[in-house]
Amino acid sequence: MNWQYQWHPDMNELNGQVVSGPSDSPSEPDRHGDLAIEEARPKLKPPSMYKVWMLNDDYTPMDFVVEILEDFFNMGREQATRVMLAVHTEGKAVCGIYPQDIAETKATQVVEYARENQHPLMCQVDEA
Ligand code: TYC
Repeated sequence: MNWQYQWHPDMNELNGQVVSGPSDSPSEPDRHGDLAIEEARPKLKPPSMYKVWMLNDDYTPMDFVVEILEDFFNMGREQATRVMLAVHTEGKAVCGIYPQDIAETKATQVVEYARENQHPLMCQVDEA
């Protein structure tokens, strides 16, 4: 499991030191007579996931798009070429699915890199 744990309203504490189990120690602060106080386990939920779409245009060179898919989305040359051609023929394609902050950062970085190279390439992010 590779979830990034997020705060949830039902959490009593940050992730980590949460449960105080039974102890025989007389100095255990969470024991009251025979009653062991156990805090609620935090309810952890996986983050919502977001798709990063790449959009077609008439001007960005195919080689440049393949390079972006390799460098920003960790694709090998063959997969990057397939995804680039899917964008080219279908108008758009998903190049990755990530938690929202990562998806938006990738989309921003790709568009900035394209602008630095005078290409009009565009990305979109939407909830998966
Ligand atoms: N349509 C572009 C061309 O013919 C190639 C291209 C592919 C552009 C994918 C953008 O996201 C894109 N040069």
